[in-house]
Amino acid sequence: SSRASAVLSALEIPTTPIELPGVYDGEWKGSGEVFQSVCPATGEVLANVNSASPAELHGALERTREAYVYFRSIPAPKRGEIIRQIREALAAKRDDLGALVSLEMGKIRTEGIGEVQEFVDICDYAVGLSRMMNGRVVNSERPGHTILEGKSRVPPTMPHRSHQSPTICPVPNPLGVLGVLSAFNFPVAVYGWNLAISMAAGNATIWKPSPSTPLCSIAVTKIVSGVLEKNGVPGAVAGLVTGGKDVGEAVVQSQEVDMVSFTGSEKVGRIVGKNVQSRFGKVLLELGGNNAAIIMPDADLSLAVPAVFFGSVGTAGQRCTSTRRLYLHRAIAPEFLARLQTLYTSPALQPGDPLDARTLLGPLHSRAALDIFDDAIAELKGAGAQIVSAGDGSGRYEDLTPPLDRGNFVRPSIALIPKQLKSKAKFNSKAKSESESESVSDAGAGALWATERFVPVLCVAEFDELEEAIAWNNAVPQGLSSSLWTRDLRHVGKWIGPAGSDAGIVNVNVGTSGAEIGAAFGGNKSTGWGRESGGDAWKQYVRWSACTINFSDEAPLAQGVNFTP
Ligand code: UN1
Repeated sequence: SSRASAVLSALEIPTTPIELPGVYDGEWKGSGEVFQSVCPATGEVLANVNSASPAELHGALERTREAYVYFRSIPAPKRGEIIRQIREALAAKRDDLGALVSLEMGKIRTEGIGEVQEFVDICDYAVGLSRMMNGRVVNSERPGHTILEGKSRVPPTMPHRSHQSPTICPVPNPLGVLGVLSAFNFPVAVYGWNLAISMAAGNATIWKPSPSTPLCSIAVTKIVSGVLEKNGVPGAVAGLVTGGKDVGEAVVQSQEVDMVSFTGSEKVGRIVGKNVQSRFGKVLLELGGNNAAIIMPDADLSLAVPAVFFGSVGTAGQRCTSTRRLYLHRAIAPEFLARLQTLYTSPALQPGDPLDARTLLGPLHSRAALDIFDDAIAELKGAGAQIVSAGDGSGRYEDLTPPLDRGNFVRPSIALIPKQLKSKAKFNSKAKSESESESVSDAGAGALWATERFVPVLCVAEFDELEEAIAWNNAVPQGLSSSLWTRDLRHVGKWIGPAGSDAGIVNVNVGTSGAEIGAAFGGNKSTGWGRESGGDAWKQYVRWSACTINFSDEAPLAQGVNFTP
């Protein structure tokens, strides 16, 4: 359609022929299985992408290793300068690339652009980092000795890792090759977090994107590789291998890949984690989120209601950080719900073309997600929950005008779960043993609450005491994001303290989703404990060593050990 070709041609992606190479390792290629890119709002086929054949994947992994050997000896601030140029190239295409995210993933215009902005922001961060990834000098207990933490010795048994640094450098060294396996819901930003930090660290990165968002990965790789080539850097510093499960598994199992950064389901993450660990590789997992917002009676509802609305309906509920559980204090529950329902039923929430700047509600990304949505509603109703959003409760829209009638639209839904609903789940949370409250197992840890469903369904329950709500917050397997709304400092203290939220993101008067890049992003428990983006996340992308140097003419043993015959 002209709608699609306008978006694609702005990014110099040819629309005829509709078949595109989906592998880049310095050159574009692709002769493996063909993957279709489908617009989730209209059902239109946007392109067929030729993924990596096993031989192409093998070659790409080799090129990536070679690119690493080249790139690791470029001084970090010089690498930072290349990241700065990538930042500029992305910023120049921000709106065009954002439009492609909307077209292919289905998120609305402002969120598509915001996602590219997130890549731009992390580049800024990584440019700074390229001058700040310092090691430490540690005091030795032995005279004439000093300990440099960061300096790494290279195992001589690995030929491709045999390059020795000529000088003592008390800084962390590059790690090697990073494999990034990203998800459909953030087809640009999550790769950006990994690539920018990985490049600053001196690694080469190979990207296996979601099979259903190949165009986003091709467009990003074109922009990045253009900058690399201009700087005479091997393109495989930022390689791309599109494909399905086979390609992902091969990246996970390859000894050439020193670290795997995986974003996706807990189910697949469990397999990825085990496989990478079994070959002693490093792994960074960003798995399920099942994020709760807790509203205290003293909360400013004029801020809390829109934040919960954005958290639960934004991106049609398809962020890892989407608000999936809402715990309302009994005193404000009726008013809060009434105000939230008003937003859910607002005419502005009509399904629309994500490319249209007025649209607030885009489609689900895949046809399969429609079944997940239907099953979720059926399961909740079956368990006695009351669906209080608009419509007949079926969650589907009738009478959408073509071509949107072929889109994967569902009605964002609120499910009220009675507190007395007995749980059928056997889930045993740590919080439970600590908790004074019997009801944790009812409203907190039931099967209804314990699963991440990647659709816009918000489960709601009422509570009486903050402790009870915190126990519910913690009583699910996942631990990504959480949000407390209050003006009372004492509540804040509890929430962020040792008996507070056990999630990786613990917000106060800020919703569960939409984190900035400055803080480390990631979650605890079954979310996988990984941290990406800001904070100390970079420390995972380098090779740490402690290096004790003896500057003296004696060679004393530590701990005063005497081994003189
Ligand atoms: C994701 O959903 O995988 O905090 C990432 C947020 C975004 C990133 C979400 N900055 O919602």
